[in-house]
Amino acid sequence: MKTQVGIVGGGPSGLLLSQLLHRRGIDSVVLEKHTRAHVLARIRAGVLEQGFADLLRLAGCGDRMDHQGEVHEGVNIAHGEDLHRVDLHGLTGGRTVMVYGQTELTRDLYEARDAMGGVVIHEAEDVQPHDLTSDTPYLTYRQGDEVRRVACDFVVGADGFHGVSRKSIPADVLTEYEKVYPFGWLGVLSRTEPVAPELIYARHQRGFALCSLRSRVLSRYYIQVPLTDRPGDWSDEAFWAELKRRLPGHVAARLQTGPSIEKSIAPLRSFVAEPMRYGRLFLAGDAAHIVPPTGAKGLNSAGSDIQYLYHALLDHYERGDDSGLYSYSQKALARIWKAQRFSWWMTSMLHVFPDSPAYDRRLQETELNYLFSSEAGLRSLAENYVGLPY
Ligand code: RFL
Ligand code: PHB
Repeated sequence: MKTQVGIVGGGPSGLLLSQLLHRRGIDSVVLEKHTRAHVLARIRAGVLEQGFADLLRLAGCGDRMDHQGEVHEGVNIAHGEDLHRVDLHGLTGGRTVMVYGQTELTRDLYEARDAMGGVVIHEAEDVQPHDLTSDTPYLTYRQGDEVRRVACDFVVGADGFHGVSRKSIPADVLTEYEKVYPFGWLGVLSRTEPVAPELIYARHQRGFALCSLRSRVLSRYYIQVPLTDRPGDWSDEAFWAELKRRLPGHVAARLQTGPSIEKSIAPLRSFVAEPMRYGRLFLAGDAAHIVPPTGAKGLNSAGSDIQYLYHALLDHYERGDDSGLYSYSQKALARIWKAQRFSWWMTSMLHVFPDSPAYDRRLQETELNYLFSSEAGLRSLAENYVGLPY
């Protein structure tokens, strides 16, 4: 098989890039390790920056999001019994976020790929990039007993944190920066009315909690748990009881509970790999960087990579201009590190760190007290939460 752009990974990053390129007449093949059903069963992000939403519209995939997604003008931060609203709209000159699930937008991207006859090969095993520093790179993969080959001009590694693309960059070229947090998030999806119309991030001495949502009838809640916990350790009753304890009383009193539809634990990690380009391989999204979910920046950071890469590839194919390809890594990383900083800051401010000295806990409280006494502090949070410019 021959194509222009060989994309490893059929998650949101890979699908979005392939869809954007196709609309400009640039051909790609997406190789995805899992089945479509498996990819769509993952419950992940829920909050999209305006820039990401615009990119979906540009890809011709914004209709369902614009009908069913919710535009949020604010988020709340709870601290003990206090609840503070951050007026995102007012503090950022009218910017907002879109609440629309990653599962939904991935489905929209798959449907758009189908409608255009895009090639997405599922259950592609043992995907391997080759000859990345030559002008003729290629990918191989296995389906059943057959090994197939995809020749391409460029390889895009959009295969997530555990993918093969990053691993195919020699160790002496790649620098990895990592920070692992000593806790995870236990997430529950339930067919219940959300406790509040806007998200609530809660700091509590028992641990962090987050009230999020997917629609008026579908709620998504998270609580901070030790890394040693397993989802099976938490009955629905135990989860609801613990969530209630971590919310201000007047919020907890309104909480509607019900059976969980999904329950999973995600460890929290910060990670960046530099550079994001090696020869004709370009990394994008979780393949190159991970943030703890506290700032809602993971998928949105993948979106900024795709935006830069899309324009760089357009310039190459339409104008013979390779400057965007050369500057991709540097440009993408500049924005990535700012999302890393914000996610680390939100995580540090809102979680309980086991064994942290009393001094650090007092500083954490002071961080929140300062935030809610300073318009400059709140504006900084709001500007980052809605998304820094591309
Ligand atoms: P993905 O989604 O991991 O997709 C990569 C795809 O590559 C496939 N793959 C391979 N294919 C071929 N060969 C191989 N060897 C392969 N290895 C892997 C995988 O099967 C998969 O289909 O990466 P992508 O596309 O870069 O997208 C990134 C986002 O998924 C991620 O950043 C977000 O989900 C993070 N995230 C959030 N981001 C936000 O912007 N806002 C949020 O509100 C938000 N909430 C979250 C989150 C992530 C969470 N978890 C579970 C990690 C909440 C949670 C709980
Ligand atoms: C979610 O709805 O899953 C969600 C929302 C905001 C976050 C993280 C996750 O910061």
